[in-house]
Amino acid sequence: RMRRSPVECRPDIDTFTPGLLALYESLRPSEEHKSKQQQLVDSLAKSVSKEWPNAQLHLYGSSANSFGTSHSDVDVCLEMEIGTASTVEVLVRLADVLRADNFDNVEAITSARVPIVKMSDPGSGFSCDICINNLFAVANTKLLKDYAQIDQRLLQLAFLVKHWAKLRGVNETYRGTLSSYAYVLMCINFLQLREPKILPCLQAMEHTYTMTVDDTECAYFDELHQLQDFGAENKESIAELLWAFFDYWAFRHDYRRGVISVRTGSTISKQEKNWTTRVGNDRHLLCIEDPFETEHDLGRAVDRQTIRILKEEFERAAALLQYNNDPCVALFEPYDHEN
Ligand code: 3AT
Ligand code: MG
Repeated sequence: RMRRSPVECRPDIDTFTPGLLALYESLRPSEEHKSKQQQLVDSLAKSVSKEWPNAQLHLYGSSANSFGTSHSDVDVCLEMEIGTASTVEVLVRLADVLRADNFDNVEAITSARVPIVKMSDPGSGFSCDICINNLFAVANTKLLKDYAQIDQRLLQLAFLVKHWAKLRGVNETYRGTLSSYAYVLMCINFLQLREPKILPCLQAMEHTYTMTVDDTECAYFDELHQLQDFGAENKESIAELLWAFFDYWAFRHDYRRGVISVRTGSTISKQEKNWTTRVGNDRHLLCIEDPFETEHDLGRAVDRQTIRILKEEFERAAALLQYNNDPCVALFEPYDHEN
């Protein structure tokens, strides 16, 4: 499996850019979709305020970070004083309130790392995840949204990668692959590492924005108007970048020693994070540092079997873009690794 890919992409790769951009446009949510989402948020706010008048409602995840497609769910975080009650008690109460207000399929999922209530909106049919006081998610949502405004190639690349990951069955953390959030961080880090750079490292710049969550400072530079031309010197097209992204993850990333880190805009070492893999140990095979919860490895669900699947999928995608005459069909062909 030491197959190597050529260092440069094919000379005619740009012929695929129009097709990829058309696909990207088709994935963007419509105005109608956005207004339905807003209706869901409004009716949720109304339900919540009856029981908790001081609760603040924040949208997070792809409905707020600009990486949402027309298939994305709605993620909501409630910020509220809960006194001596536990988060789980509040969520169970919230589930009762939502059921009484006729939301569908209401379910409290209290055993997850971040406990949530899941429900769907009978009006729009959208599904919605609600968590309580998880302000890290609110902070990382703003960070992703701000990165997306610096160079449009980030949104284009991330939409295509997320779409590919969903169809190829490698966007399922419960099966040992990666979350959408992890893929977006991989795209950001990849664009921070291009020469010339397409994205800066906002956390390494002067801190113009700070939000403190559980004693952790989430701080970075957010005066985006100063960064409008940041990536202009780099002329790479979306086809070239998509190929280079897959090529990077198939052949160039140092899985044995490296941790990708948007926080530093570089690849840092597993050793310095103490994320080393011992023999027979399945952890930390593909490491992605969370930008704010830096103890948190977003690749932690990946095991020996799924890392093999991921690498095969990265190699397949890179090879299709390199050698196929019409790569887009096969690239996004649905596949289920379980069967
Ligand atoms: P979809 O379009 O719904 O696939 P998404 O960006 O909404 O993409 P998720 O629904 O997986 O992604 O996650 C929602 C948000 O929750 C994204 C991020 O702000 C936060 N989040 C998800 N996973 C983690 C994590 N492991 N650590 C910290 N924050 C996370
Ligand atoms: Mg989501």
